Amino acid sequence: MTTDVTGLYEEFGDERLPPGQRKTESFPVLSKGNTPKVDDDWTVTVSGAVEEEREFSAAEFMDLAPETQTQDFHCVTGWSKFDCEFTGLPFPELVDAVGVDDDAEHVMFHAHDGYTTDLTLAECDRREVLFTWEFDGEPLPADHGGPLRVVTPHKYAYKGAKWVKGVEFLTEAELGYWEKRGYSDSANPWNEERYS
Ligand SMILES: Nc1nc2c(c(=O)[nH]1)N[C@H]1C(S)=C(S)[C@@H](COP(=O)(O)O)O[C@H]1N2
Ligand SMILES: [Mo]
Repeated sequence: MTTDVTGLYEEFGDERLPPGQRKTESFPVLSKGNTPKVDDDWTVTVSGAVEEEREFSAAEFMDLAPETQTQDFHCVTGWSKFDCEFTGLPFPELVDAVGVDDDAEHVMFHAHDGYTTDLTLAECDRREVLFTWEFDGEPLPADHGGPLRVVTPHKYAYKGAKWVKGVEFLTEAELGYWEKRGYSDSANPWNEERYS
């Protein structure tokens, strides 16, 4: 079963295609460097302002409460891809599994290539924010962040870390890799929040 989650982020804009974007059928790859090698036996570490820091094995993580979603993908460089089918774990399910402290305000994602990105907990704790390992019914290709990445259809795609290895709950904001280099920290495509 596939859940269409495109309605979940309609609150940000009436038009499905955000301003200044053009639709593409292809799926370009955008990475700051080379595709890192990630072990087939990958793990995800959950740390910071949580009840108990925890490392999940791939099997444990994929067993939590996966679902398949149809959602869109908006790249800050100007292309959007509609109806991507991703299978993975909705962010709120991870929150349920680990128990997050009351003073947690932000979430920093850490990736195997050294990439980081930060979202407020409120903007992250949404069902369409998905840790995904499958795209269109196939294992997520390595160039697109396989074995595990995050997708954020309500934000420009740089808010979704590819090759994710850690999720850190923070009590204060920190800037991620692109956010330190001039990209918008809020990254709302319907307001064209591209640069800071
Ligand atoms: N780990 C990591 N995640 C990343 C990046 C990266 O360089 N490293 N690039 C970001 C950017 S700028 C975009 S637009 C999307 C691109 O995802 P794609 O290559 O699957 O299209 O991944 C984001 N996540
Ligand atoms: Mo990007």
